[in-house]
Amino acid sequence: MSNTSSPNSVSSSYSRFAVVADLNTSSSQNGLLKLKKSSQSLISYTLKNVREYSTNCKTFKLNSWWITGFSDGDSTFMINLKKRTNLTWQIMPVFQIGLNIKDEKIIKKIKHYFNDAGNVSYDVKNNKVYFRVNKIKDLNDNIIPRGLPASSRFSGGRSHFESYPLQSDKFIDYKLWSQTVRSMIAKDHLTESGFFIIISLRTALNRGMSPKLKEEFPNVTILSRPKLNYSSDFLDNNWIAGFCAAESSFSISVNNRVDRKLPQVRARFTIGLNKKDEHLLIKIKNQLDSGNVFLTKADSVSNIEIGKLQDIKEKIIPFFDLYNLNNIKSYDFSDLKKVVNLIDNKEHLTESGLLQIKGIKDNMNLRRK
Ligand SMILES: [Ca+2]
Repeated sequence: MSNTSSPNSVSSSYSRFAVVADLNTSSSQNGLLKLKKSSQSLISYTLKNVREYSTNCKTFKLNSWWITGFSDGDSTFMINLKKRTNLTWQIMPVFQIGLNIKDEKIIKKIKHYFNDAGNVSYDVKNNKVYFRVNKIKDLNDNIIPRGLPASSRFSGGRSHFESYPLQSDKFIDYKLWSQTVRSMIAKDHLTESGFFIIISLRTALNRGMSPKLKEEFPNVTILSRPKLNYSSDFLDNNWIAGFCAAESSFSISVNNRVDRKLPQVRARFTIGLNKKDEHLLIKIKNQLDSGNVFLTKADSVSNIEIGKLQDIKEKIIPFFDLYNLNNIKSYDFSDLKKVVNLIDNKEHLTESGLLQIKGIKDNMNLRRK
């Protein structure tokens, strides 16, 4: 297969919400990808920020914004390329969430949310559990659309990730990826031009092409990764909970001090992200009304830290009491609450209290049994 008909024009920018890729067959036949403005306004998304209440307590479903927040942190939209024995290429889009095996329960709840599509698999050696959806029909029926009648599923229904859009730079991956899934549903990838449009989209996805893939497709048009034009909207509180379930850390430190007899006990809430997603930390800081945002690791990592006891007590604890983390991180949150409670009762100033705090601290996060 030669690759003479790669796309010759692709927009370099996806507007935060208001742009959809035009994927009709004619656009891929002439090798052009057009981006057209959708009339959807930001307001219609804000109206969707309504919390979902389960009408049936027996069938617990995760909140939709929580799902997106968690996905912003811990999911991956992949397009795997595999060379068949007859030297043609197989394109395999995958939606994946990989977690520590201790977080298995939430993986099953997420699978349930997506209409039980996909598979749960284990990598026991590396202590990982994966939720993976890789059948093209499952991706189109369950990851892309949700809550639509079956009859409308193949008629361009709105997707979960379009009704509840990703807020991080992963939004760009979703756009490139969903464009691939949709063109495969339309069977565009079976034409040479359609195939090379997908390869071109793949060049901008995640970390781009591996050196080996670059070698396989030397003439493909390299798409420069579109820029995310992020909105100034408020983050939904359930999004924050989902994102923090994936990305944040609740920790306790007990530090000896030279000038005092007793060590200092501190409770901390932190998130560290690639600098390109700093805007999310600034929003979180503003919405939680506490903390500082600062750069580390040669300015490549942006962090938020909330460590003032009063902020932890008055902002962090009430927030996560209301907006559930839902996963294993809720144990770390509950341990942090226990320690804050002990500090409140001045027990950190006693030896038995300190022992208790150290016991809690030593069983948190990665050390949890
Ligand atoms: Ca994570």
